[in-house]
Amino acid sequence: MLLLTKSTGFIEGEDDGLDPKEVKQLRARLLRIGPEQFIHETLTVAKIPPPLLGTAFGINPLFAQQLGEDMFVRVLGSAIVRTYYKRRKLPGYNTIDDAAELLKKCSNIMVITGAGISTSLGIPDFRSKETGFYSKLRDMGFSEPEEVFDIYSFDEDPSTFYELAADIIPDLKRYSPTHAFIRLLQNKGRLQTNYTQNIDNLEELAGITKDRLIQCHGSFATATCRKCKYKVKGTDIFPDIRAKRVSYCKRCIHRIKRQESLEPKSKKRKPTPSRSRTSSDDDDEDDNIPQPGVMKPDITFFGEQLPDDFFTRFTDQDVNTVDLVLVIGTSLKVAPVSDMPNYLPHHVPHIFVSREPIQHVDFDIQLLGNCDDVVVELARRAGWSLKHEMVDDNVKMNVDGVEEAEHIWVVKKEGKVSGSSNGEGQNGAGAARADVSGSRNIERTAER
Ligand code: CNA
Repeated sequence: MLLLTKSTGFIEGEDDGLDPKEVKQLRARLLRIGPEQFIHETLTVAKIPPPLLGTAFGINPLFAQQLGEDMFVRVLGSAIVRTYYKRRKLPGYNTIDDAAELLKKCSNIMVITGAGISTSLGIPDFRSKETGFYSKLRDMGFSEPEEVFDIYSFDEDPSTFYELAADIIPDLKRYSPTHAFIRLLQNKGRLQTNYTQNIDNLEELAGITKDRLIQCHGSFATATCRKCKYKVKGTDIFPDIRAKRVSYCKRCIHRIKRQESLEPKSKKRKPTPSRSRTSSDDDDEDDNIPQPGVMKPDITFFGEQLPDDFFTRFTDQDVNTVDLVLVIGTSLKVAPVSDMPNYLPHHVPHIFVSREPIQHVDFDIQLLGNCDDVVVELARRAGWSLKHEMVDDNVKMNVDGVEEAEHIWVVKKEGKVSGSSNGEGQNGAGAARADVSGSRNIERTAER
């Protein structure tokens, strides 16, 4: 137990852990004085043992033995900083009508989107329990499905990616009502920036202009040779992806052939694309046989840097001017996008639209359900007309509150539900189930 004095001081008492009241007081103190002063007061002046203080920030004291004192203090410091900067819910915004009012009132809206806005087109997301791409990979025996999108794994053996990627390449013919809604915000002069984590490039098809679009994880729009950096249109490698064969660089192949034709006949050897090329593998060319590079879609793999424009746009332009944040169809589990709400001014309202609630970011309003349904209802309440082939104007939406949460709402179609005829893909049925479980599982702790 710690004794907290009035002034600021923390006096060490019996060392038997912190009780919830003390944890609350410590965190409140941090919010008042900021991380620097807090660390000084607690660790330097009051000499609270770091493992004990760590328990106030969810750090298991056993880590102290595993990490050693210096490393543990560093981990504790970053937990304190994160807690300080973590966004907190604003009390003034709670209902779907508050959300619609905000949409009408705000003119610099930041929209952050994820795979959920394309599932109604039949493109699976990653993390949905039964329909997500990762669950398929797990069924196939991958214990770490992320590895398929890991740049080191790709360079070691691109065949795994090429065997599996066909499922997530877009047909580029349709966009969803949610894409249309973002376009509507743009048409109304309210969209400041759409940060999309999606790689399907459907924002472009929907007409979101390049100057308002940041593709945080790149896209399938182009592909680049891992060896000579030759860039082609993404659709050029779609036939290889669909045929589940590794795509090799045509320019490399052409150069190798030309080189060969210049060499004396006896030296000629046919280049055979190896299945395990690496990006800078000039040294490991078997017996000096030149190898063509592997084409990689310009999507950001785990282990790769995000495009520069993500950081510059966010820090130089958006952070100071955005007046509303709308997050749609993402589990917000991939950094650094998942951290964006914490770096924006805390007075800017944040709305979350997805099938499942999340708890690791404090949103002001959470609207759960199929995002296409939610945006239709938002547009209706804002008095806007959202036209899209998959939107049936005759279908009404039910908006139900969730027990013990005045800011979380479940939005569901009522009455005439047109099923697949309204254009919902294979995920439509799963979505209805997820709606219900979403509202039941409201207390579940979000995994990160
Ligand atoms: P994710 O982690 O799979 O999360 C998607 C979230 O959307 C889940 O929480 C779902 O519950 C929710 N969701 C699914 N369908 C709907 C729907 N119809 N309405 C409302 N919510 C829905 O995917 P994230 O986008 O959060 O993760 C980022 C990854 C996913 C990025 O690296 C992407 O490149 C990657 N990804 C993109 C696509 C695409 O471009 N279409 C497809 C699959 C994965």
